[in-house]
Amino acid sequence: MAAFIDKAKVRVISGRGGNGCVAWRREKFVDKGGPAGGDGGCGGSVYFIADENMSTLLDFSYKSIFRAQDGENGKNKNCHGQGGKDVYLRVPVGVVIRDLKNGKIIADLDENNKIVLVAKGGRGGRGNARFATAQKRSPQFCEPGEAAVERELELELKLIADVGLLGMPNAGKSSLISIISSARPKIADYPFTTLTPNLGVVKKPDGDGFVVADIPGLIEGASDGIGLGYEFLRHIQRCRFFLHLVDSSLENPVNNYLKINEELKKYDLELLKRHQVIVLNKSDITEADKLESLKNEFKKYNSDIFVISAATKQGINELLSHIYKLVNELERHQIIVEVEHDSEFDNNDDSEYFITKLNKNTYNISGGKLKRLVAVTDIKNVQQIRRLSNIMDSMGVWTKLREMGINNDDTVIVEGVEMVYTENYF
Ligand SMILES: Nc1nc2c(ncn2[C@@H]2O[C@H](COP(=O)(O)OP(=O)(O)OP(=O)(O)O)[C@@H](O)[C@H]2O)c(=O)[nH]1
Ligand SMILES: [Mg+2]
Repeated sequence: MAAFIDKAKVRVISGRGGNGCVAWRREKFVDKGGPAGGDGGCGGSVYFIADENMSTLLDFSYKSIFRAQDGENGKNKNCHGQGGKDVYLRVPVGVVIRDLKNGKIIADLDENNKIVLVAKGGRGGRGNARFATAQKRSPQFCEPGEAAVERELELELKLIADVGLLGMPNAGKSSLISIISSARPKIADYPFTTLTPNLGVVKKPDGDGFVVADIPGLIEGASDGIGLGYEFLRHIQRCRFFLHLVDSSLENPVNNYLKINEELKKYDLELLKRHQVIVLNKSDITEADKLESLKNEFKKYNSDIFVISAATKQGINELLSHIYKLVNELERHQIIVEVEHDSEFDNNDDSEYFITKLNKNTYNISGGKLKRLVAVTDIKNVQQIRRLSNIMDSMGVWTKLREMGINNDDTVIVEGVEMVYTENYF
C-alpha cells in the first residue's frame, strides 16, 4: 500500500491569456486593408477532481507546483491564438481544499468525480480587428491577455465515514472493526498497532452499507503531540457518531474515557458534542460485578452504554442493531465550505466600483469590473487610456467624482493605476 499522506500544500497557477494582435490586411489590388489582428487564446485553468481510485495525497509530496498552459497570442489575418491546456489534479474522495491566503475552505470534494475550479485561465486579449467601428476604422491597439491566477492551497484528506471508533491504544478498536466489517486491520497486544486510519464497510441486513473508520488510539497529551492519533482525528470529523471503546479490564476505564474526551475537546469542540456510544469491551476477562459498577459510573456521563467482547462476540448483535438505528437517525456531519465562489478563482468579478477619498486631492477607485479593465489596458497607449476613461464615464465614475468635488490636477488611482484628472479630457 502506498504511504498514507493526508495533508499537502500546493501552488496552482493558471495560464495567462494570449495578447491580442495589431495587424492589417494586405491584399493584392486592395488599397487600404482593414484591421486584421486576431484575439489571444484563453489561458488554461487548474481543476481538482475527486477520484475514488486514489487513497492518499502522496503524489503531492513529490510535486507541489502545478501550472496550466498560457494562451497563444493572436496572429495576423484574424487568426486567434490557441487556448492553453487545462490541468486536472486527481485527489482522493474526501479532500477539503483551503486557501492559505485567508485560511478559508473553498471546496469539499466529498463525492467521486466532483470537480472544482481553483484557478481560472486568463482571458485572451482582443485583437485590433475587434475594435474597429464606423468612426474608428483603424484602431492602433489591442488588449493584452489577462494575467494568470496563482494560489497557494492546502489539501486535507478527511475520510468519508459514518461511524468513528475512538479509544485508547489496545482498547480493541481494530478487533471490533474486523468482526463487524470487511476491514482486516492488524490486531496485536501492544499499543499503536494501528498506524494509519482504516475504513471498513458494514453491510446492514436490509442490504445497505455504511462505513466505519478505525483510527490510531489516542492517549492523554495527544493534543501536545504525544502518541499518534491526534492528527488523525480529522478522519472522523464527518462521522454521524462515535463508538467510544473502553478496555473494561483495566484499572480505571472511566478515567481513560474522560482523558480522550478532553483531547477531543482540544482538537475541535464540535467533536465532543457529537453523539457517542460507550462500548465496554473485553467483557470476557472482566468480572461481572465490575462491569455492573462500571456501567453505573459511566451513566453519569452518558447513558448510551453497551457491553461487548470482541473476542467472544458477546453483545455484538445488540450493539450492531443499535448502530444500524443510529446510522439511519443521525446525519453525517457536513464540512462547511466557507467561500462558495471566490473572485480569485477567476477574473469574472463584476462588482460595482467604490470610491474612497484618500486625501484632499487623491481619490482611490476599486471594483471587480475596473480591475479587469485595467488588467487589459496598455497604460502607455493613449488610445487605450481614452477607451478606459470612456468606459469609466459610462459607468458614471467621472460624474460621481465631480459630485465629490474633484479638481484639475487631482490624482485618481484606478485599481493601482495613477491618472491625473484634467477636466476637459475626461
Ligand atoms: N480478551 C480480550 N481481548 C481482546 C478483546 N478485544 C481485543 N482484545 C485484544 O486486545 C489487543 C488489542 O486489540 P486491538 O484491536 O489491536 O486494539 P486497538 O484499539 O486497535 O489498538 P491500537 O491499534 O493500538 O490503538 C489484542 O491483543 C486483541 O486481541 C476482547 O474482547 N477480549
Ligand atoms: Mg488498532
